[in-house]
Amino acid sequence: MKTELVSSFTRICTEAYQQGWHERNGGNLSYRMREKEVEEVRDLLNEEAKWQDIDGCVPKLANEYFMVTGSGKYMKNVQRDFADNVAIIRVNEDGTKYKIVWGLVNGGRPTSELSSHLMNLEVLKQRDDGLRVVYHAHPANTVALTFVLPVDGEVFTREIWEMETECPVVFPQGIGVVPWMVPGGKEIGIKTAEIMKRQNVAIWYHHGMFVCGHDFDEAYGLMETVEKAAEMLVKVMSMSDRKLNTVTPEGFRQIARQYHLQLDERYLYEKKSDKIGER
Ligand code: 2HA
Ligand code: ZN
Repeated sequence: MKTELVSSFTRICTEAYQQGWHERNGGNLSYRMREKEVEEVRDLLNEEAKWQDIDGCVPKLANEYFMVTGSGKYMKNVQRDFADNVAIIRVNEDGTKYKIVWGLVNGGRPTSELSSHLMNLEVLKQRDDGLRVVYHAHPANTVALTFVLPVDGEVFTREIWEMETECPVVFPQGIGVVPWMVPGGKEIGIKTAEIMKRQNVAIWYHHGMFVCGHDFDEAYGLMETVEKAAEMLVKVMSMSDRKLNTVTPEGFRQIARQYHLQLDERYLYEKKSDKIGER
């Protein structure tokens, strides 16, 4: 299968692996296909495949096709053997089952995080039909911060925004956080999808990050921006538990005016302490 979609799907897997975000089989990627992208490969699809249960229910995705990485598959191997590591799946007419219509040629199942991916893709479709990509990775600096910052999306967002002026411009809706939970099922999918109703970044404590995008570059770029800011915060925290200088709430309001952004005031609280992670 050689299409534009296959190339861009592969590129993000390779580049993200090179970033060090995908040890072993860590992380996964999914994409809600456009009708014309399905038509391009229609002759290759096996519609006779057997239906399997989705852990969860996604009625708004009925009859849609998705390109997804496989469970236990390694991101670094997508480039070497696309058909072994990736699947195209189709969701049934009531959103309770899926079937593998292409790929995973040596056996296997779609990503262990299929529930989270599909539930996210469902709320994203309702939010903005163009949001088609959901991407999960294990970037080290972001995960490291989940051991020292409180489980509080407002604090997490504010501390990350302060690290890099681009941050509020790239993700003005801020970051949502999910406390540590068992991955791979419906519960964590529900919590993550709740965040994706309004925000483009969800951080799973002591695990990783979920982002969405209109295309692969946007999703990857968002992961990259959050992780870069997290890296700077880790560096700062290695020197001190306090910031001597930083961007003020008024500074953020000026950015919002300049770039015509809606920055939620709940992130712009007046800090009573210069200690990182305290309000
Ligand atoms: O191993 O990242 O969250 C794949 C994962 C599970
Ligand atoms: Zn993971």
